[in-house]
Amino acid sequence: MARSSFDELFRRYENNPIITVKDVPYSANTVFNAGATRFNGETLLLMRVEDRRGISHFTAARSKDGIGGWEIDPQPTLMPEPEKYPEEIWGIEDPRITWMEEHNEWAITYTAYSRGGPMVSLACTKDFKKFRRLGPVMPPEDKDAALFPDRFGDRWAMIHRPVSAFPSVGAHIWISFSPDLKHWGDHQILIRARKGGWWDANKIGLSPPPLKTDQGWLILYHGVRMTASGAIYRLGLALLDLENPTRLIARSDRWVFGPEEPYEVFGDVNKVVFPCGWIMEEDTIRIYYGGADTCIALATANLSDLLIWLKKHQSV
Ligand code: M1P
Repeated sequence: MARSSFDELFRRYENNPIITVKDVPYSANTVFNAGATRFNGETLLLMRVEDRRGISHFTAARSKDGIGGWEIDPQPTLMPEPEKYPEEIWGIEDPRITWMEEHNEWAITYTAYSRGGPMVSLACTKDFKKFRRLGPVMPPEDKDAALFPDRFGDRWAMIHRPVSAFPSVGAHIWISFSPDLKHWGDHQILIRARKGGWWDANKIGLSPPPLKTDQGWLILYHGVRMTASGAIYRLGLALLDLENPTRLIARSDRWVFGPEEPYEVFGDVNKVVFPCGWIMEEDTIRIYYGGADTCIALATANLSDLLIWLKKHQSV
């Protein structure tokens, strides 16, 4: 595959990484995997910060242009609260942010990590200072979750990635529905991990929340290829029906973005690109991704290019 096919789709910011642990105003190990949204006319990243015990929390960073001049909260913005929420005793990870117009607030899905394993938890905020936890919404092992911003009929929908106790089953992307964001059901597989030699064989997961376009819900997902020297995290595209998000319209046959630059290839976990947030302004999408579980980087793409490319390279 010609490298240029995805180099043209996603353009890395020339001064990547945009945020490293040196920018965090207190002692920490790494900063990566940030959710993203627009807040008060600025770009807000809710960053996963891993402390020097290995436990993660969230800290907000704000920028006027979404590229530089990041102002980072002087203290953690949202800490695990294991006294009230024991499922958070080993930390909170990988936030995905969805603006819920109907509720006039943001919903944040994240991984709560404890002895029971990683599970999906939900919190809401109006200001990224105070957070109202709804608690765990999916039992372990489950992660890589995000809400759709709209109801489908009278139900909310969430994409997530449960893992079966039987390794041969693989880890697929699922969708579930809820009348109240708290109680979830009608669980079904949405996108299957491929098998064999594929780049997205055996284990996949949603990356940022689904993005509404006039052609459908655009999905960016990660595929994990196991190799003799470890895992490689790469990204692919899919498209879901606007009215019925259980209907997969298209899925890319090849990956669109993968670890190539040193800050993506070398870090606490090598060869990982892991976006948890993207922001669309007109036709331009800014994708915020973790590089090698160590830093935050930025790439841009044109929505129209992604949709045209997906039509040409789909296989459902
Ligand atoms: O280390 C790579 C990633 O591994 C996990 O992702 P997943 O379970 O989807 O494979 C997460 O811990 C993620 O934070 C991490 O970046």
